[in-house]
Amino acid sequence: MQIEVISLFPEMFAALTEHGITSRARQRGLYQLNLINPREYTQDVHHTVDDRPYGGGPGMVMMAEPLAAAIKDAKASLQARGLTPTVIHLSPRGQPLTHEKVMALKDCEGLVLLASRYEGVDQRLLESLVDEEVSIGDYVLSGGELPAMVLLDAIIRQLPGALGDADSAQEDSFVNGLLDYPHYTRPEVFEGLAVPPVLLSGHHAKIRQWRLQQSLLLTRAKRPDLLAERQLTKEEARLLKD
Ligand code: 6GU
Repeated sequence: MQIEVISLFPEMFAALTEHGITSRARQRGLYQLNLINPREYTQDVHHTVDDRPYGGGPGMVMMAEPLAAAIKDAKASLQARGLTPTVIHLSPRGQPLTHEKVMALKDCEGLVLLASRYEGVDQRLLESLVDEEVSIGDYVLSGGELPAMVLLDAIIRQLPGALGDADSAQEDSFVNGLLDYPHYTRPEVFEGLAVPPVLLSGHHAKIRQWRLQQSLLLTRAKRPDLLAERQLTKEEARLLKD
């Protein structure tokens, strides 16, 4: 996957490229990340990327022209390599990010992510060059960089070969529509709390059942909305009654 990110603060993306799973995946060549600063696409001496809103009011608006030039360049470099680009603007107005959305986007050949700042982006840029808008939740952040990194982290860990243990993404919360079960490691007793005995039993079928039951109970207690969206198997229905 080739990813082009358009941002006034490209240094922020070191969080992704310098640490952990997302850094290792890049070293392994699972994705390539190219950062584009729209300031480099300005014509004036001050490298202006924002201007006052028509109609008045507070705040500034990101100008269409530098962003358009940056997006066109990003798309062209993907197309030159035979990759189909998908242009996404990170915005609280966008479709909420879900596991399903992540799984759909992980198959994109080329992603162009627009991380904007200020009060927003000239509407005509969105209408002419952006394919979709994605939000990471119902709250407002100061810019699209953190949402872009959230989206990229979620996608990158789904790329084949990104995770050390191939199973560790399979078992994560939301993969089967349930929250993850509780995890334990040494010591066997901590602050007077013992590890559940079944996990020490070596009985793998029982351990699997216990974990599924814990996932079900946790989901019912904390996120009943997730259970409502999902049909229970016979085994799951029984584990919830036990
Ligand atoms: Cl994608 N952008 C900004 N600025 N704020 C957000 C968001 C995105 N998603 C939730 N809040």
